[in-house]
Amino acid sequence: MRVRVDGVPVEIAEGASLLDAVRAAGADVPTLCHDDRLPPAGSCRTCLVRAFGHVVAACVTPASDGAEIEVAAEELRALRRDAVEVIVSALPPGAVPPSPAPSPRGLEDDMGGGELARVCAELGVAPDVARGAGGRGRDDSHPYIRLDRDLCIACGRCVRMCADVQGTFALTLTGRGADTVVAPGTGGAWADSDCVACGGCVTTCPTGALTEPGLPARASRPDLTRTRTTCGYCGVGCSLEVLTRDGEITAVLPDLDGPVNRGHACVKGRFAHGFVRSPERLTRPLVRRDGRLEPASWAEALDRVARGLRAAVAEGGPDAVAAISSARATNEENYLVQKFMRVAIGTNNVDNCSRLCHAPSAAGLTASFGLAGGTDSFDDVERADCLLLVGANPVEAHPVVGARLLQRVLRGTRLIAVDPRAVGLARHADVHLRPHPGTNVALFHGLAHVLLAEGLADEEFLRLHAAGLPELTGLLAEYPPDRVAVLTGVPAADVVEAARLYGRAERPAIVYGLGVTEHLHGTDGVRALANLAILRGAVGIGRGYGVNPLRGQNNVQGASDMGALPDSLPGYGKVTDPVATARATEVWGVPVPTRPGLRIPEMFAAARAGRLGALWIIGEDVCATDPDATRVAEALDACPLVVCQELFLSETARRADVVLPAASWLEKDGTFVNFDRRFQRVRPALPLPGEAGTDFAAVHAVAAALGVDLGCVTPADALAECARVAPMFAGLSHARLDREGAIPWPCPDPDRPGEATLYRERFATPDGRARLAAVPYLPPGESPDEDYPLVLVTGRRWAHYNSGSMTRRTDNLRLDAEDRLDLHPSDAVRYAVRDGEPVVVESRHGQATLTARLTDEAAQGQVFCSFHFPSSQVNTVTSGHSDIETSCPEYKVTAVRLKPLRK
Ligand SMILES: Nc1nc2c(c(=O)[nH]1)N[C@H]1C(S)=C(S)[C@@H](COP(=O)(O)OP(=O)(O)OC[C@H]3O[C@@H](n4cnc5c(=O)[nH]c(N)nc54)[C@H](O)[C@@H]3O)O[C@H]1N2
Ligand SMILES: Nc1nc2c(c(=O)[nH]1)N[C@H]1C(S)=C(S)[C@@H](COP(=O)(O)OP(=O)(O)OC[C@H]3O[C@@H](n4cnc5c(=O)[nH]c(N)nc54)[C@H](O)[C@@H]3O)O[C@H]1N2
Ligand code: SF4
Ligand code: SF4
Ligand code: FES
Ligand SMILES: [Mo]
Repeated sequence: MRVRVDGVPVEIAEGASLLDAVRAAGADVPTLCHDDRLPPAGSCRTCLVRAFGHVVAACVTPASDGAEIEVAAEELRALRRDAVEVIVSALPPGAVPPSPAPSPRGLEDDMGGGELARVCAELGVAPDVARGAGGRGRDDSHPYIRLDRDLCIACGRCVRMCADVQGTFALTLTGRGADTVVAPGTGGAWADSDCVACGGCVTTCPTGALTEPGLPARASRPDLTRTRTTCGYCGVGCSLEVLTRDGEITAVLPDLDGPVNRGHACVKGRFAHGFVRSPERLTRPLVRRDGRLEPASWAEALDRVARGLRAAVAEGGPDAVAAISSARATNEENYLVQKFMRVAIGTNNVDNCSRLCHAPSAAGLTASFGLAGGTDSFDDVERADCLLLVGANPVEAHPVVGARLLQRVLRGTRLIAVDPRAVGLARHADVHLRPHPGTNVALFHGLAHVLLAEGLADEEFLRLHAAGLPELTGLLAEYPPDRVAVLTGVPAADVVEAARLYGRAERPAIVYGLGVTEHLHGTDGVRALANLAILRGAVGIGRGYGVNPLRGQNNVQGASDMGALPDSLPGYGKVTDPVATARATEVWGVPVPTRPGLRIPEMFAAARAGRLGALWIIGEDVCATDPDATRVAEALDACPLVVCQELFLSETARRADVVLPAASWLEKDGTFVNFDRRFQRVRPALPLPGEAGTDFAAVHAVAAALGVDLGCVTPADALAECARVAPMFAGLSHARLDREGAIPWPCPDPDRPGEATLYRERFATPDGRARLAAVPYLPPGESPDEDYPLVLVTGRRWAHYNSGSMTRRTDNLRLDAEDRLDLHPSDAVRYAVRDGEPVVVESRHGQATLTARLTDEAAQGQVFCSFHFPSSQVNTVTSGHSDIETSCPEYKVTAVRLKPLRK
């Protein structure tokens, strides 16, 4: 479209508003109720322009071809000034803060009233116009959000942010006329509302009615330092701007142009940073002397580590040493850890917590398609017209992704949710399938059966691009919907309906989580799920948006990409592949061990059997988060040297012989890879506390204590070296990431963009075909019986993160203070459990004491809890069963019984 703005011609896209046109022409019109992240409301009349012969609000009026838009006329300015004067005059004296930033550089310039101040300055509205009565009061009940009702102009931006971006619908405008003010929809205090503290309303409020504690008034902010980095909690990988002064965090705000988060974030990235200054933070090394952990110098600690490592190798050879690397740490740190193990020790005994979550994804996706990552970018997934969301609860575990998906669903994208629990997006599903935990494979086969039976498979795609159809067709004959209903508990009609929705969609996408992988047959689950996309021709070369795991930890994708795996080198070259080892050997200058190393559970077994002389654990609280935790503790006790690198004295650190104080994501330099395979920069915003060191520095120091120089002195050097070892990362460097922002892998060429979508031409299997998997359904490792009649499912809650070591040391503890056991009201009656009372949940492996929460989110016969409070010992309850292919624990199915708490 072509329009003219004050006579200047400008080209704009179809569907653009007059405001877009004005901006495209380089002209400017002030706005107040408008935010680019939100659908327009047109309520404040600050953006008045003339078009089509009328004075209209530019933000809500669509442009049309040939429109003549008048902006600069003095008469229009006067109308705008009048509109804003009316608004400001209702505010109490002092409501317009002084000295607005001349133009906003980031959100924080506009927060706390900065935006209102700027609009007033632009329009010549004097701050002393504000002479309203005030007296409407405040709400300071919430730890992270403050409401001053006197400053509310009822622009509704917060309400729209909560509804149209976050999707929580916690807010409403109440009252009439000039008394209209924002309030929680539940009526009471903010702290008791549905708010999940994403912070969105605070970042959009133009007047300072909504603020956050800590961020000072606009006028006293010019000396803040901004550091752009990537969130260190979940795998969404939100871009954040950390504001600091004198080495302390003032606020953490979402980046408006973050590729995934686009100006949004969640309670963890946004507010849960108080842990960095917790008095419990480790700031000195500790060594065990006479059975007690005591402060020590780095020199003494490193000497203990070096002696222990040498003794272990002397006694049992290099394979008597093992390391668990950290999915919380950077790529560069993970690269260095695996290099240390392979080069300095000479073993492949290195693994990371991918073992506990998406190892089945890596294995299953590689077997089906050729590479170990999700097939599509999230931007593409968002374009799907039908989502098959399986065993994932992104509203709580990947909140920014959950929010984006929810908005799509509210706008018409069809949703099939597969989850035993009725939580999050499942409550908005067109079809919600609730299989018995552990029966996914049968259910996916049932869906596949219907796709074939009803002619919904893409025959041409199958002929050209897939292998294994005859075998799968044979197997699927055994999975008609009626039988699947018996195996899974999902009504046959629902299986058919779901298959038809997925089968008939134009652009279907599969998104999944741990409800697929953390099972005895988790890899089979991934493969059976991938079958659906292949049958539909909805992946790679086909039409549709593939199969996409919601990887969990901030850098679990990267830890594996960097080769912190017992069978893979950086970039997934196998240690058994002579080509891959030759390449690594050439770069590292020493031969690479070719025998696959131990996986995490095998490390513990080796320790218990007396075959492990040293175990180095970096940023993973195995005693709290690994399953069958009693046996994990036995393993650590049996191992002569346990080194633990931590922020806090975790359950694991307590059992270590040497504890090295580590840096957090806010204090280090490097990169993370998020769930849709994007490398993003991590930059230090804070100095290191006390003698704490980065994991990068600690690995170098341990190597030096053994007399080994690992090379790559800086994180940038480490990524550059990794790029030489792994062809799929050859085009990446810190310098390039600093210039271009996020870059997805594979990225083999420094002059070409990475590949956001995989398999556009062929699959990465030897023959270029996707592989259908004819894997039969096998039951989970534990099933309810007379003694243990309930199934325990474990997973996540929104306010805490994994072991909770960080989130429990922030005000998130005020948002969620204790570990609860969700159970269905009918089960509560059966087992005489009362809401809010303590209950003991017991399995064959251990027991945990939790507070009962009655809810029909849990299915009958099932109970659910998180593992965010190690003191309640949930992981002594979970079993040692694990995925037969990858050893990923069966966290999602444990047979349990309930006992009343003995007083
Ligand atoms: N707030 C918060 N966010 C987090 C984390 C956190 O601890 N807290 N942890 C991060 C990490 S490490 C990870 S890996 C991700 C995990 O993110 P998700 O995979 O979304 O996490 P979970 O809650 O463990 O499990 C997802 C769902 O699987 C369902 N489920 C259980 N059994 C089955 C089954 O047999 N079939 C099906 N179809 N579904 C089943 C559960 O009911 C649950 O709702 O979250 C990341 N984000
Ligand atoms: N019952 C049950 N158990 C589960 C799961 C489940 O669904 N159910 N999920 C499993 C999954 S998917 C995962 S990923 C694991 C997660 O389990 P963990 O990885 O053990 O949990 P986290 O709390 O993420 O972090 C581990 C530790 O790293 C420390 N840390 C944080 N950042 C850094 C850093 O940069 N350097 C160092 N050195 N330390 C750091 C933290 O203080 C914390 O103590 O839990 C698993 N456990
Ligand atoms: S913080 Fe987020 S969830 Fe809470 S009211 Fe504001 S927008 Fe809604
Ligand atoms: S969604 Fe994930 S990456 Fe984004 S702020 Fe929250 S925890 Fe951080
Ligand atoms: S900004 Fe356009 S009417 Fe408020
Ligand atoms: Mo995870």
